[in-house]
Amino acid sequence: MSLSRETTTNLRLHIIAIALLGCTSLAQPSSPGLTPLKTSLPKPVFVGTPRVIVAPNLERVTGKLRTAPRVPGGTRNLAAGRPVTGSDPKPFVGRYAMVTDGNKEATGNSFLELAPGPQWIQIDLGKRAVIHGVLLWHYHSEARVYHDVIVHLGNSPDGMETRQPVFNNDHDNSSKLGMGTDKEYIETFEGRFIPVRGHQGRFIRLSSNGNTTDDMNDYVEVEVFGVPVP
Ligand SMILES: [Ca+2]
Ligand SMILES: [Ca+2]
Repeated sequence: MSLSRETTTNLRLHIIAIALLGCTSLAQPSSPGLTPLKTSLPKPVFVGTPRVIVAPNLERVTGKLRTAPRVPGGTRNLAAGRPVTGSDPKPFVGRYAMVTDGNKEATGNSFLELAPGPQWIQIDLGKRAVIHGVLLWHYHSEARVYHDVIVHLGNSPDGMETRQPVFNNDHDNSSKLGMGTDKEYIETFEGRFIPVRGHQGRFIRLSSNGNTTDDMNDYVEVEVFGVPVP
């Protein structure tokens, strides 16, 4: 399947919008008890004209920047500097620590690359927390789509049966972790914000299964926003 002319045009408009707006976010309507999510965005770096994206479960490209999420007061990034483990004992590129080192830039070599096929990483927050959102950047140097993106929360490092899924775009269960109803999306400098709605957990596991450029699994940064449980 290839992108329609309308979708390709929308994607180009989106990139033009990125160039014009730089790293700013759109102003948000106020919501009682909620405050804008505190984070920073990396520099947008799409090089050249986007390729035609072939993805079977792709969301509609709107050409608009994301509405900045609003979260309960006191919410902060609990993943900063926290230890990361994963399914690939010897990553092709980078180190697991790069996932939570605060460097979100597309340029340079601050990204983790795991082997082809289904792979996962897991962040240990150190203690249980009420989670309000996960913000992740797989790789945003070019327009690409990662397959079978699944995010689970858990309270132990193992035991998938007790994990709470908060995002799953594996529409055909090709990663065998259960079928999901979320859509695939194009990576950009904004990353992907996944609202979590206050589930509790200590361990955040993120899975993927290659992407539209190659079969590798990459992570530039993951932020987990929440409030520690006293
Ligand atoms: Ca990083
Ligand atoms: Ca799939």
